[in-house]
Amino acid sequence: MSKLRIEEISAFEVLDSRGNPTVASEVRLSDNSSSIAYVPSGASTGKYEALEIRDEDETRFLGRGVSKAVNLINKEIKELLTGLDPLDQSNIDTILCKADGTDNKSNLGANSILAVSLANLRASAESRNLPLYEHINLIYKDLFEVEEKPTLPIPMMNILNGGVHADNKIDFQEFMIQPSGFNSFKSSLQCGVEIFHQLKEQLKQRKLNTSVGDEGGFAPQLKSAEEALDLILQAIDVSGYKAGSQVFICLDCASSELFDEEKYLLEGVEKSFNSAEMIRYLETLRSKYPISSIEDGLDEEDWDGWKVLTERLGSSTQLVGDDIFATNTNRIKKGIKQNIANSVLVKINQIGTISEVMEAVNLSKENSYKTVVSHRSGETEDTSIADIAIGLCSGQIKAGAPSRTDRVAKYNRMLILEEKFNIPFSS
Ligand code: 2PG
Ligand code: MG
Repeated sequence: MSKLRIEEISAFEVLDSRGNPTVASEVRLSDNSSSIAYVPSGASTGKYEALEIRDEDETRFLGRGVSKAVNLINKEIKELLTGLDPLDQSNIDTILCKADGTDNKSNLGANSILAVSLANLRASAESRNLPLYEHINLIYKDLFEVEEKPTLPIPMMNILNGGVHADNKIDFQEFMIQPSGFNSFKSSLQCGVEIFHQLKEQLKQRKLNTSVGDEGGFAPQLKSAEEALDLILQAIDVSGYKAGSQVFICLDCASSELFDEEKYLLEGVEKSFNSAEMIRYLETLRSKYPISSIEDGLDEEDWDGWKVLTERLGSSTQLVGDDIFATNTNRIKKGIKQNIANSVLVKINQIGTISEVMEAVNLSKENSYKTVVSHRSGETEDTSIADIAIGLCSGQIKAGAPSRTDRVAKYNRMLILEEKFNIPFSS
């Protein structure tokens, strides 16, 4: 039998959940296996993320078209990779990175690169007749010589949206619930879903808006984090679950969006904090509410502040680095060295190739940092992050509220995989 090779690569300009253009790519192999991958896109993008290429042509899609990125795949990337062995994912990704030649993927674009890296991964799983998570797990174990069996992650469900993800005054971007006191993904998700519906009831009773934000969580006109947290606690209570043992609250402050080079501007509560005051504020919230995890509590440049935050809250609270690490091993290494944060948010388009995602996860785990695989606020029907979280045994996944198909698709994928393959749950 002749050796498996990449036969055809094509790309398409499609739409994400916000109606913005994004890149999809199809990779077809010589045995006719094929798959399409879709690239997500963020709103609260960090400075250190790999760059997505947009057309900047105001006559199309308000400048947000991705026809340049699509053309790069159809020409340069296709030429580079056609004929190569798709099963050697790390070689494919290395070639993509080398051809780009920049630190932030600004030549070929993280959107072009990720579309092909992911489509190749998916097509290879098809060819091996393996579920995607299993294929990912085998590559991971082989690459890093670790013995980790696939596990389902605990969901972190963003049920109340603020910041740049919603048109309200709430300063913090995400108020999530994490149902961690359960022994299956199914029952954990069910708990989150029931609380989500009860939260809607609580909002209705108070005549507050129940329309949803970008990640499917409600986006009521509240002012403060405290108001949001009280409502969520109420919803947990009415649902019959125990906050602080069965269910915890997780925040994504997305503080880089609040920082103006000097101060953290919390307009909803009409306050501006310096780094020390912001830390104190987070400590107060942590002491008043069953908060188990705080993401981006401080700005992506505020390394000194992060150090203090970690000293103060790190032993009791998961401190997740999103913008500060940007799924970039160099930045994660710097964080580990300086004892900053204790958990890494893993976003596939923040770095651009699957192999680099695996490196980021492995580095974090080797240094006892927790990992949270994450969606972007602009998502698509692509469910690969569910398989990535399972295959890399990330332990946690952030995939939004149980609302909007772009979010629910990931949860449904995990529900089906759990039942079909009896995958253990990371409780
Ligand atoms: C975040 C993400 C996902 P965005 O900040 O963690 O929730 O948002 O994709 O807009 O960066
Ligand atoms: Mg974040």
